[in-house]
Amino acid sequence: MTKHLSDLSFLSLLLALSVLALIAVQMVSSDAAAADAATELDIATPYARAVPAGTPHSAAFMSITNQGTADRALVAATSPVAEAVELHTHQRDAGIMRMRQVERIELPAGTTVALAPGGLHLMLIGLSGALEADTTLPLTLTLDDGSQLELSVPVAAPVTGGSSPSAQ
Ligand SMILES: [Cu+2]
Repeated sequence: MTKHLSDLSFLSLLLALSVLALIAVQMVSSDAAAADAATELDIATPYARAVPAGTPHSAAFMSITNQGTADRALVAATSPVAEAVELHTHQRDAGIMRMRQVERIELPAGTTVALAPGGLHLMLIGLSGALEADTTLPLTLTLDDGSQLELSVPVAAPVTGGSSPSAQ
């Protein structure tokens, strides 16, 4: 009887261990897949527009090259200094360019997508304070496969083409 019981508990222990092992394998493989997708993206010239304290919004720009063989899409972004980060584009509406939120920014395999003023951008909404030039902004990008990319985005003063600080 004692032996029978201990056999049973040994069996349940084995069972529990194999379940744990399965879970561990799944966690490792999803981590590996996530790392692959994120490292296929090359981010060039990222910057966020500097704004003084009290300005609720700003925007971040960059060029994203998908060096992989699978089409990807940017589906979300977050930053600890903004209440929300929305994916935006500009659209002509009755002759006026207006910003419009989009669900995703497509990143086809082998192409470079430019997020630039007047076009696609990441809208930083509800800033907790000023974005000072020559600092960096933590930004996390989420791809359609669930993988994430952590960026440190330089904050830069807007290029105005003139020397007047009011010409923004
Ligand atoms: Cu916008």
